[in-house]
Amino acid sequence: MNIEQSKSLFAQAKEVIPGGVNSPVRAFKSVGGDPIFMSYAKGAHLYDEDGNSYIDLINSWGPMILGHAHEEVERAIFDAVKSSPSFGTPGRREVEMAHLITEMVPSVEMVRMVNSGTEATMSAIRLARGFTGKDKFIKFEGCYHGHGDSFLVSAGSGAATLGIPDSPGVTRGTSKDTLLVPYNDLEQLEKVINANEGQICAIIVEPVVGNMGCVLPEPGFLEGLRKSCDKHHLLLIFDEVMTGFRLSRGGAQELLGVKPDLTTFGKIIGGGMPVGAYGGSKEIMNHIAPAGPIYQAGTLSGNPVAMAAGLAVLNKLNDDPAIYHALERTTQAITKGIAAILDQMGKKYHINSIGSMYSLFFTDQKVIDFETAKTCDTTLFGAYFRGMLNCGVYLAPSQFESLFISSAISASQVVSIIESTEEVLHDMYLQN
Ligand code: HOZ
Repeated sequence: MNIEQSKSLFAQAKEVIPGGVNSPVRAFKSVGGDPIFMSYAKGAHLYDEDGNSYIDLINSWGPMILGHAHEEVERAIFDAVKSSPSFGTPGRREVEMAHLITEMVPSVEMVRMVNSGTEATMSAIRLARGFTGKDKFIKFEGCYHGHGDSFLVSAGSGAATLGIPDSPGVTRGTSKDTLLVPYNDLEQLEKVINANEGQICAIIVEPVVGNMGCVLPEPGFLEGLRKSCDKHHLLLIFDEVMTGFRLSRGGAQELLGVKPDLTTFGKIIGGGMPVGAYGGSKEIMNHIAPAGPIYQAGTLSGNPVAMAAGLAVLNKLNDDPAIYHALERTTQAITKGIAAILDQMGKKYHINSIGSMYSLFFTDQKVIDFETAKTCDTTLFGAYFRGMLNCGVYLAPSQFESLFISSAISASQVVSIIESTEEVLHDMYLQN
């Protein structure tokens, strides 16, 4: 495969951008090879600067749930741009967006728009601290809530991929207020809460994890979190930046039937534009400035172009919930196909999948937390990633990321993904 243009752009980028990329996982560091520079995308396909095409299985890490350059989303963006890309004043679309989110996610009565998932989680923790008057919070090992200082402790995603789950630059003072518990471990959770009684404001969790690969809550885990929060008067924060509007119309909380106090969003609500949001009950949200004293602001928050793109996607999902069944069928067709190949080859593996998210883990263990995720053979994953790329299938360039399926993927593309997988896995294991 000719990737000369990508190689040349990467060489130029390394001169002027740290590591040549604007977000670390994209650099392909853990999978080897040079990152591919994309030129455009349509439907299920990405097209690179050298003219190669790829079936896209990350979909911008989630937002492109309807596929790339969807006509209705494009039209909404063009219409909004014509009226100026930014006002720095309130606008009609922000009100529509807030109404739509509160309609689709009943635990959210009020919502504040921000510019990224990272901003949403940082703001939600500030709100939880300001509302309860307590400083500490609990996060789960391997969960990733963006790159805010207090979250870069045992963090998943790129931090896990690069082997820097605890980032330099985060002060001891900041990280001492972040309490860690293994995902899916209610016993340890209770111990940590008891040891810090009266000092904890909240538990933040990815209700379905996407940032150590796709990891599912064990039966009773989310219900257990809810009970602990009620018993100890903590706020429960669901980070639904990945799962929001993806796993169902009302996100993971609707699909799994557990209500958080606060929810953070990103990705799909921006329809591919940079957006985040956090929301919850009126009682809590009214503590945010200017309604209340907890400060949070942003020049581009509620940006009209981003609102237009997000509204186009959310309206489509709201009007046609059958999309979720179709997404799940596509995902299951892919994961069942992969499982059949590996079973026939007698290889050990583990696949986690829910709705339109899945991960193939190169380990013989059931992946339920960060410890088990770390048992994966990342060298094998790298070979799998490179093989699939050569066959024209674009996966997340890390074992510790979920894949995200779009509704643009057709049945024939599913067949070609499975055929490529078969070819790649046979070659890989032949060489090992
Ligand atoms: N941290 C993002 C997914 N968990 C990756 C973002 C990117 O590299 O674009």
